[in-house]
Formats: sequence, C-alpha cells, structure tokens
Amino acid sequence: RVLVTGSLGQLGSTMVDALRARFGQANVVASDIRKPAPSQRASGPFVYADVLNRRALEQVIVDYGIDWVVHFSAILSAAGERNPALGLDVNINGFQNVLELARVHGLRVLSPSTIGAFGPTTPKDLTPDLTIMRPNTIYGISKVHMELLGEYYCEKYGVDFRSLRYPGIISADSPPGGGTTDYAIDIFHAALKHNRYTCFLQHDTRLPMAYITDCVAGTMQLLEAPQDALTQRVYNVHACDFSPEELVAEVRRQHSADFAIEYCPDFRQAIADTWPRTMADAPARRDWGWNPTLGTADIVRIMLAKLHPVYEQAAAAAE
Ligand code: VAH
Repeated sequence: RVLVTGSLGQLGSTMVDALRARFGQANVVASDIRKPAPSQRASGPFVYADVLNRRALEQVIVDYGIDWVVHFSAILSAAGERNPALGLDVNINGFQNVLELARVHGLRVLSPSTIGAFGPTTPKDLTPDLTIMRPNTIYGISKVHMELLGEYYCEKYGVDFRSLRYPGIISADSPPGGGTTDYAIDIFHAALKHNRYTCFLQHDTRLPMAYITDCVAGTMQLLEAPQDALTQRVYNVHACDFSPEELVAEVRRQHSADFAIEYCPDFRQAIADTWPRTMADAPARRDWGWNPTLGTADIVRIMLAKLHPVYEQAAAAAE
C-alpha cells in the first residue's frame, strides 16, 4: 500500500491517479491537510495527515498498512522565500518525520528533489548529478538536506530512499503553487483569457522544464525500479528547456500571432538565476529507463488544447 502526502497539490493529484491505475484504488491512500474539492474526491481512500505531526502520520501508516510513502508535501521556492520559517518547518521537519517512520516501519520512500537544490556556484549547462550544491534559497537548502539525509538513512539503516531532481513541471489539470517556474503555466491561462501576459522572469531565463505526464511516468519508473538497478539514490532528470521568449514564440505560432508579452522581473528572477539551464541525466536513463517524450512545442500544443475548452466554456457562460 502506498501513502501519498501532499496529494492535493499540482503533482500529488496526478500521481495519485497514476498510482491507482497501477496498484488499484484501495491500495493508494491520498493525504493532505485540506479538504478535497468535489472533483478531487473521486476514486479511493483520502485521509487528513499533517506531515508535521509524527504521531498522527504514524497512525495512518499503521492503520492502512502502508509500505511505500510518496512524499509530495513541500513549500516551493517562491513560497519559501516569502515564508522561510514555514518552508523550513514543512520541508525539513516534515521530511524527517517521514524518514524516521520509514526506518521504524520498513517503508520505501520516494521524495522528489529539484533543480532548485543547485545554486549560484553550480555549473549551469549540462549540470551533472554530482557537482557543487550550495543553494541560497530555503527551498534549495531544505532539498539538499532531504537528499543527504535520505542517503544517510539508506546507508545507515537500509531505508529504501529514492529521489529525482524535477525541473519545472507544467500541467493543465492541476494548478501549481508557489514556484519560480509557474510562469510557464500562467502564460497559457493569460494567453487564452487576455491574449497578453506579464512575465515575472526575464525574456532569456532558460530553465529545465517537463510536462507532467513525463514527470509522473518517470516517478513511477523510479519507484518500481529494482533496488539492484540503482547506482545512486538521487537522479537528475531532463526533458526539455526553454526561455520565456522561446515559449512566447511558440504560443504566437500555435495560438495567436498578436499575443503580447511584457517582462517585469520580480524577486523570482534572483531565484531562477541560480538554477541550471540544462541538466545531464544519463544515469537516470541508464539505471531505470527515464525517457521523456515531450518537448516545448508538444507542451504548448497540449496546454492550449486542454485549456482552450475551459476558457471557451467560461466565456459562453458569461454571455
Ligand atoms: C519551483 N517548480 O519553481 C518548483 C521547482 C523546478 C523548481 O522545484 O519552485
């Protein structure tokens, strides 16, 4: 049985669907600290679980006979800079609780890391798995802590800890929350609503990105990979990379040649400036078959196709 923390978030909701399709509805317990919206209530068990409350989390693990935890509760980069104390608490103490319970109850733990775990002194192009990691955001610092502590528990106590460093993840079905890469989602909503967008990053800020189906497929592959296939516990994964101006060009090509863009960088620019532009990910491809399929043009096509009907309906309802 699998427990998913943060199951109502951008990634958690899609991951729960994928896990349920693979392991059966009853075998995937979704959890969060919010009440699911009616559309999120559907298909299987949901429990309230605050990762900061170790006893309560333990009760869920024992009551449901949990074997694997997919740990998605986290405060993302921009939200962490707005509220560092909350970021530290959720990302560090929450993860420590999960790991300790994994040690005691023999659980496998998959907890994603991020390109945000790298920092201003990291080489920015084709960043390898092993390199300088001195992030200067609360999010990055807490993710390096997660990677190292996971490896420590794996080495010292045999906890089966696995992680992959996500790029910015783009999705249409579930909204993002508090990330620096969120512009690459906001832009589609703005294009369809107003045909113009004010971008909080500069035109040439290149960042690694992936569409959510590639992200979830890769996460499932790593989760299910046999232990002896893994030569490391934390893996870079790269799907595609683009800058805001490249995304704008693609939106103009596929949606509207008149799409208007304005660049007004805010505090998130300083965060993005410390992250890699592209990542090297040969170990993930070799060890467990990471094989993303969607590039920038595909992502634009999918986002427009998924969101277009939503805005058409909204416009029709308003008339
Ligand atoms: C953020 N999307 O922007 C997240 C992320 C790629 C970075 O982990 O904070």
